[in-house]
Amino acid sequence: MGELKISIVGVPLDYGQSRRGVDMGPSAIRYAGAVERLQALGHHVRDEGDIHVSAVENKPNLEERLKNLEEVVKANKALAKKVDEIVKEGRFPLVLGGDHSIAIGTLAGLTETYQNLGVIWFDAHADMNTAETSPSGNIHGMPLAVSMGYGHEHLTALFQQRNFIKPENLIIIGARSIDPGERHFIQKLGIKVFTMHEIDKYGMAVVMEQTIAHLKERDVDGVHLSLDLDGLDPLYTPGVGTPVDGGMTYRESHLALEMLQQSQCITSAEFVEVNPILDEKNKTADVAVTLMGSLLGETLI
Ligand code: 6HN
Ligand code: MN
Ligand code: MN
Ligand code: MN
Repeated sequence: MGELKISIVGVPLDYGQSRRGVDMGPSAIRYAGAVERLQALGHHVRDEGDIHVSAVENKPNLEERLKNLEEVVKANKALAKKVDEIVKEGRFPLVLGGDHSIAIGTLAGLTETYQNLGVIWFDAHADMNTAETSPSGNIHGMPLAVSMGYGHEHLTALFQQRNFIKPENLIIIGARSIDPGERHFIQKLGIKVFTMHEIDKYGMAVVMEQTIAHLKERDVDGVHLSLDLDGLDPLYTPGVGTPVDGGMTYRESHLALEMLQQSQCITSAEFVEVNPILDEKNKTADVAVTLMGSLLGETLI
């Protein structure tokens, strides 16, 4: 892999879900040595610092179907602007969460430039709820619906060009907890999902070969990797707010990212849902950093 100009952006946002602590994710990932690891691979790394997130909710949480909507919108708007600037400077955006609602801002920023963006979504969940289908009212369960143009208009409006992610450019990997409304969406829009069942049955190598081939066929002009650490089994990443048993192993997830590295298709990435309060000695942040290594140049020999 050639040398990249990487810009790291932290988003200390925890308003997209109900458990405190994920706002400390960016610090934990930095502490685990993200910058140093990427520099050691020969990349030029610039830490852009964190997006400002207000520390207190502005108003009582009345809109239960969309918790902390305005705080989430505000942070994502700032993130979209930052990501757009980074892309226009010819740099590789590497976003550190924060809860997964920040993918809305990342993708909104990316689609200012990319017209036919591919998205690989590593997650135990499908993150495709709307206020109507959500069992929790947590916006971190909604970013994919929003990014395809479905959801509250304050969220979809972050995509200023209304250049939403095309359902056929999206691939979900590792899912094992899908809500009824999300299942309906997946079937209606024909979204490609490799659940844990397919990973078990065919193996991660085949899943990734098919993923990469599919995106090539779609003739995408960039590929974003959105990696929720709860995609891995909680055995490896206990520091997440919504763990689900039966996930990807340490090596399966690394193999997947090593294959993405070899394919040279990834143009941006984000690592989300690291919650240091729920973690064991920063284990989840450590895994996030080793995964960044596999995605961005490390080889085993
Ligand atoms: N995440 N499907 C559940 C919900 O509340 O909508 C869980 C979402 C989890 C979201 O992990 O990014
Ligand atoms: Mn907080
Ligand atoms: Mn998840
Ligand atoms: Mn997620």
